[in-house]
Amino acid sequence: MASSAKVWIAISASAVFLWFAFLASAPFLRHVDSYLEFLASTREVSKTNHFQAPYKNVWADLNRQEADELMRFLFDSAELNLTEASHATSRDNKLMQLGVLQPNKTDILSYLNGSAGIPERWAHVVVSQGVTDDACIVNYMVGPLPPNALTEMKPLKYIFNSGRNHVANPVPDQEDIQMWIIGELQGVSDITQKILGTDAFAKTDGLDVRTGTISTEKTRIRMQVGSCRKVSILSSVSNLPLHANESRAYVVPEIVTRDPANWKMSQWYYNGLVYESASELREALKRPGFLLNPLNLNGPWTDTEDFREGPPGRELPPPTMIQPAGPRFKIDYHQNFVSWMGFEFFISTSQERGLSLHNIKFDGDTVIFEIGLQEALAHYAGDDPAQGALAFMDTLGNMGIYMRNLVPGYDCPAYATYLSASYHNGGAAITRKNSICVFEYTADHALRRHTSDEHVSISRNTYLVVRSVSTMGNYDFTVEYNFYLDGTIEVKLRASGFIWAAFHTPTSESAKQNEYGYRVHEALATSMHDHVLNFKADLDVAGTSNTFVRVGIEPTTVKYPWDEDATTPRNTMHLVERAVEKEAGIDWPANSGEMYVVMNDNSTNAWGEKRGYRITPGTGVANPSHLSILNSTALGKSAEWAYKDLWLVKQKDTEPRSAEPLNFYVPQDPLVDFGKFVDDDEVVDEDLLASESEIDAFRVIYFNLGSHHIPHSGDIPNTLMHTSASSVMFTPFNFHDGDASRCRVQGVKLELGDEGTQARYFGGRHLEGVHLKATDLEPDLLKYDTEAQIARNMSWIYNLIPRGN
Ligand SMILES: *[C@@H]1O[C@H](CO)[C@@H](O)[C@H](O)[C@H]1NC(C)=O
Ligand SMILES: *[C@@H]1O[C@H](CO)[C@@H](O)[C@H](O)[C@H]1NC(C)=O
Ligand SMILES: *[C@@H]1O[C@H](CO)[C@@H](O)[C@H](O)[C@H]1NC(C)=O
Ligand SMILES: *[C@@H]1O[C@H](CO)[C@@H](O)[C@H](O)[C@H]1NC(C)=O
Ligand SMILES: *[C@@H]1O[C@H](CO)[C@@H](O)[C@H](O)[C@H]1NC(C)=O
Ligand SMILES: *[C@@H]1O[C@H](CO)[C@@H](O)[C@H](O)[C@H]1NC(C)=O
Ligand SMILES: *[C@@H]1O[C@H](CO)[C@@H](O)[C@H](O)[C@H]1NC(C)=O
Ligand SMILES: [Cu+2]
Repeated sequence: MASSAKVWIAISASAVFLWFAFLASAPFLRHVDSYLEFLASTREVSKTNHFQAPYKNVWADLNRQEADELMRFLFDSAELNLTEASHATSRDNKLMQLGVLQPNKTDILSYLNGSAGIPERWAHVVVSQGVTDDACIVNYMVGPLPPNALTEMKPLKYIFNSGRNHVANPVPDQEDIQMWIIGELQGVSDITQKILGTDAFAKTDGLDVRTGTISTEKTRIRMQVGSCRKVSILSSVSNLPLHANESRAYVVPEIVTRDPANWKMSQWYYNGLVYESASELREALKRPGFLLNPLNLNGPWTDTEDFREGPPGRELPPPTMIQPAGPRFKIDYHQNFVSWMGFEFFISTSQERGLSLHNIKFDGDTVIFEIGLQEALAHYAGDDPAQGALAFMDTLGNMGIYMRNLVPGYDCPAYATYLSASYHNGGAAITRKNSICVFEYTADHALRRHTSDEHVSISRNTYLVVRSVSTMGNYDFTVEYNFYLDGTIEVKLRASGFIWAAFHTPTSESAKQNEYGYRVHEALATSMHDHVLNFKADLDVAGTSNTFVRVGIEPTTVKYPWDEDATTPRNTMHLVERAVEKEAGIDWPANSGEMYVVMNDNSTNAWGEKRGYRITPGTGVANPSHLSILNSTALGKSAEWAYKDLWLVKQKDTEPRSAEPLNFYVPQDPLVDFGKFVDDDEVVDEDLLASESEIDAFRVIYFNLGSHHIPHSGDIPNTLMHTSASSVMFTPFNFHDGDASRCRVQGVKLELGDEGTQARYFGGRHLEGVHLKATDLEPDLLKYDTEAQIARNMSWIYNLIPRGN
């Protein structure tokens, strides 16, 4: 192979080869396990309304027809020489994924302002190329979408600032490698018997091979193989990261070429010590006093539920929200366009990154052109080879495809509207039904209130939520966009699930000092890690000519004329405005001592103030954090966006995304190096503003959500969402002439007079009682379908078209 990498593999108790799935260059959909599907039959009725978006959703992923035509085109290509995934080996070329290639912003703006037609539809195609010895993963752009006489296929390079369209595939022969490792371990069964209590690779109770992290090295693949005892198939997936019924050893195989004759096991690691060979470890095991680690025994402590009786009250259902008058928002289900209380926006989904919103307007003014997740990083630390080198980048695992269907009444209110998403991966179409929910919710606190001698006035805080949950192995990430009546838009992240734990090694000095975490069970310790999730927010506040202004809230000393008598000047504070003129990375200020405002240079409110939107850390665990590690060894240059809270860069059609899933394979030489985005280009350039290159002045903000997660005993069995939450808000700042919520909020003014109380309501109110079915409060979850979610077998297509070669 052309270049190779170090892959840490653990032999684990997992029944599903989860990490191989993550690294899969082949369609892993064959392994997609069954999960719940909600049959939203009642909601289909409401979807027949005829609300129409003003434009086409130009961001939408490929629909089925487009994907089918594209597949015909691709399988016709002699150059691609594709083999159908279900028949393919690692020595074939396979289709990995199909998705839309987002049109350039320039073309979209021209379409939106009516000066051009709808942008051409192009596809982004990812192919795993295994035919040649240099196995690699290659990106192509194909368009205009077939059928079209002009359709062409080109290397997709312009969105990658590396100038390349491919990466070397470090694990093309992963199934072979896995079988080889199992064979090797069977050859040292005396060792695995002693340290892990088993030597079998049985389905339910034996050893398992688990890949940990991967990082490039010059000439070889190294894998760390942790071997663990297996638990039962059903519990193994959820218990896997807690290592219940596990103990672990690691081996490092060297995979120098694709020829198994050149593969060998190099190092062993057990209980803090490195052994150069199996025989060295075997000798050590014979020595008296060799310290064996205890097993973490499975038990009720890993169960996520406690079905027993709880404190008084648990047997009663909790209060719940209902929606007697129906939704107050409208959705164009064909275009995924939502309109609510002056807000309007489009929704798109991507198999890698999940949900994005586009062209968000408030009262007709543009606010955000695009907002969406770019990458989700979890970076661990620890003194063993697993935790010590562990970093996950979850878009490689397809955060869109793993947006599972939501559970009504639990993930979202029972009355929420659910949307579905379809993807095309590995030659198969897959639909995630009801994987996005949209609903209104009224907060438990007022948006505004005021009391005087004569009256009480109060407004309800009702907001709109667009929510999805991506299950990435051990963790479920809830990503949502909240819209408030004053024009505020909030992006909120919550994480929950099983922590990726470490083994507690009693002899380890770092364990004694709680250097990387805390002991939480017999042989289990938590492993500190940073979650850093990068989002793009392309703000167009009331148009595209915007400036990012830092408004300092600073102490000062001033002598005022009215202070005549004072002998010393007055110590006070004031505002200091500074426009950011260069591309830059910025952290949230200490003591919230600055406001970050995106101001329109050319639009003022009635009071002559520039109209803007403020960017502020929202609710949750204080400021969202960035990566604590400096120059991460594991990440190389693959995630430079993780080092600051927010970034201000120019908008460029050639830099549509901060991250790229395949960066994971080539951290030292990533396809997209975000570090190169921030190259000190001047963000505000008067000459450019006046010229046709005005587009260069648009600015894009990238910001991070997440937290420093130091799990403790309360994270066992699962991390809770209230402590994992973080958010960023975009909130109007002199954007209107007054509070924009006033005209759309629902509330009451109570006038208190001698003749009694007069109530004057603004907005609608509940006037009639409601008859509720029990399922309005507690949806009938037996209507969920537990069938596997491979929506459609697209292999019929191979029978219709002649093979290209
Ligand atoms: C096409 O791929 C097959 C394996 O799937 C391989 O045997 C054949 O040599 C390839 N053809 C070309 C022209 O590369
Ligand atoms: C976007 O613009 C770049 C040039 O900046 C061009 O190479 C590319 O083809 C365009 N992409 C699409 C989808 O039209
Ligand atoms: C429409 O938008 C494009 C791209 O920003 C711009 O070049 C063009 O001048 C605009 N046309 C009008 C009529 O506003
Ligand atoms: C875990 O190990 C214990 C002791 O070996 C065994 O009794 C139990 O059945 C195991 N649990 C599972 C889920 O395999
Ligand atoms: C500023 O606004 C004026 C009036 O609306 C408009 O003619 C002009 O093109 C705008 N300039 C920029 C740079 O947007
Ligand atoms: C990280 O890299 C920068 C730039 O190369 C360097 O100045 C700094 O010293 C490095 N820090 C660490 C901790 O390696
Ligand atoms: C898809 O359908 C083909 C025949 O139409 C069948 O041979 C193949 O096994 C199916 N694949 C799956 C994953 O069901
Ligand atoms: Cu965490």
